[in-house]
Amino acid sequence: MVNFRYLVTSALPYVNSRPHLGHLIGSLLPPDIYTRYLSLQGHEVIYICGTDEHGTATELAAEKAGVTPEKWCEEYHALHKVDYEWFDIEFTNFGRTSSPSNHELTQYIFKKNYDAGNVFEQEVEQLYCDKCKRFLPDRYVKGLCPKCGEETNADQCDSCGKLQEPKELKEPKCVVCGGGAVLRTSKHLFLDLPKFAPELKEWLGTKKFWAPNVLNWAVSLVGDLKPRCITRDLKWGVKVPLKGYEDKILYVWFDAPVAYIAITKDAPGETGKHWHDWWTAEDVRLVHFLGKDNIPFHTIIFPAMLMGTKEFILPYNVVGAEYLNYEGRKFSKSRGVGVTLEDCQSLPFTASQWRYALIQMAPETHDSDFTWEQFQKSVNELADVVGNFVHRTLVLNKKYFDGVPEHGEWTAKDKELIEKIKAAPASVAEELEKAHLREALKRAVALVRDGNAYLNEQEPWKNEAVRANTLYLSLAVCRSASILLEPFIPGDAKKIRALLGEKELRWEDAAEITVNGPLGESKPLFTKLDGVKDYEERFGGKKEEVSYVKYEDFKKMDLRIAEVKSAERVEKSDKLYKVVLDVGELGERTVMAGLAENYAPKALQGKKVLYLANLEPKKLRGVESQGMILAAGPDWQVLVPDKDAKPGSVIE
Ligand code: B3M
Ligand code: ZN
Repeated sequence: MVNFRYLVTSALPYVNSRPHLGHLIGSLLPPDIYTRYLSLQGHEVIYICGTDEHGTATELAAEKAGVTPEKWCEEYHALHKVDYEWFDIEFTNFGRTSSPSNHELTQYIFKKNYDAGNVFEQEVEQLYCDKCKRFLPDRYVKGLCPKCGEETNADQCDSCGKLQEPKELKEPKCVVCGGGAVLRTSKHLFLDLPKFAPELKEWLGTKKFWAPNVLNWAVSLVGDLKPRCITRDLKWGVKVPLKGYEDKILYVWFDAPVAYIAITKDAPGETGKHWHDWWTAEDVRLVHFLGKDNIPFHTIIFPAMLMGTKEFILPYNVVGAEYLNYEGRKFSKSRGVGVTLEDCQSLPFTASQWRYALIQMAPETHDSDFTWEQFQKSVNELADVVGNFVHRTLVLNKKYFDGVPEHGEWTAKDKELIEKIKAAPASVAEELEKAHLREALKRAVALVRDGNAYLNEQEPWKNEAVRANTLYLSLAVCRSASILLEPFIPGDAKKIRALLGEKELRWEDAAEITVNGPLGESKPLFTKLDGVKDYEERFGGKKEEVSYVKYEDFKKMDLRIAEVKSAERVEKSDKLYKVVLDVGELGERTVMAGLAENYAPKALQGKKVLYLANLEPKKLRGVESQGMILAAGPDWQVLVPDKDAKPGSVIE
């Protein structure tokens, strides 16, 4: 059997803000747990991550802060590093997409694909802002998604995940100036994804063991591949190594995944030295962890880029997390909703407590919620179940024995527990292999619960006859648990092990019924949490205030259907029309309406519109405006009745 080596990656977090709990549980904590487990199993493992620094979002953020992108990235890269270290996330290397080695490797992989005929040039119609005089890269555009109708940027829809083609966007606008964007032509390079379809299909056919959320999406994409534009009109990024492309850079999603390779190359010591072997050898399993919106890039685009080189290995597995919400809402920095990793560092909880609680709330198969209530439950469970059992066992043992007791013949009860200890490592491993961390943690803790139940039942404090066996086996459970829990709460698992006089242990040792000692002096490991109200308030964001309208007040409005008789420009105003309305039984009314930017006078004529008749009259530009025509923003289109309605009809 091959003892596979594992090359594990976390999606590279964007550098433009500090990460929050959603990022941690989405793409950082699971691979950390997974790699720790694999190491315990005796695999050679490397774990790669870094900051994703190129692209518009960074350019925009740096510009806003009044610093260069380089400076911005340097600062945030350092902050991210501190955040992850605090949570005991242990990378082999935490690098940067802006590193020289990534520029070099990205150009190399581009060239290989270009030379192999996998990249072609095409004139494209591109969104252009006349006011800003520039082509608009993805994030400089907002529009409506052609698939789901929600607002999206030109890259990928946040709501339905569709990869966008800028020209398909509905009502595109420039995010800088808010003006409407128009299509213009410019030369770009495309990765010929359809060319890879047969190879991708065949490869995905070997991935039946992938989680359905990942596999199904990938398979549905491969059935309908379009060439993907891989150049952008930006400055901050990897230069396109081709004549005629001096003003463009490679798309961020082209250089970001390549950085997995570059960061391996930049890793200290043996890893860096042997980076090429890691990325080409057949005994290496490449496993990507990421949030679900990154699935298309890791199952289609990056694999295609790699296939195109005929040099590098393809992902063995791709693990896509769903989203973590915060108390039923989206995390939002601007609205102060949620907890950032920076916040965590000033709260009175340890990395183990956060890790334990987050795994129990992990969005593995569907979106989940971080709640302080669940956090409290988790923290208390860790103290009551794990912490308490270890402490109690050691304290009791000390009371009756000097060091590790000598056990006698195992009784039937003892044997029951022994079977459970022996079975636990395989049972926890079964779930960890599949990156089902919630269930794996549950199984590991179940062993401690079993130990606890056994200890309670045996009552070694009363019954001297069972004392030595009971305490010996309880200590053995602690030892096993210190191994099975290590991936989840590494710091405290090691403390438990130290109390048992053990150092390095392997996964398989968890099945042994052994206690070596010498035993240490036990202190309670975990604190408990009484209430969470303060935290709920502090991190709940500003509650949106709703102000209700009384029905009597609503009834005061005289809303009517009105027909536009005429609309004429008002002098010195780009916005206003003087509109004459026919309001049936109410007669003719004149209204000053801000519709001139969106309608020609003729276009309004004859339209039946919604009209508020009893709005207090007001003089505008010398004309008394009688009431108001209702319109929907942001571009102020008038509202019209679904079927024909007579002027003067009452609206309720
Ligand atoms: N920077 C993270 C995200 O979409 C993105 C991942 C890149 S992985 C190569 O949240
Ligand atoms: Zn603009």
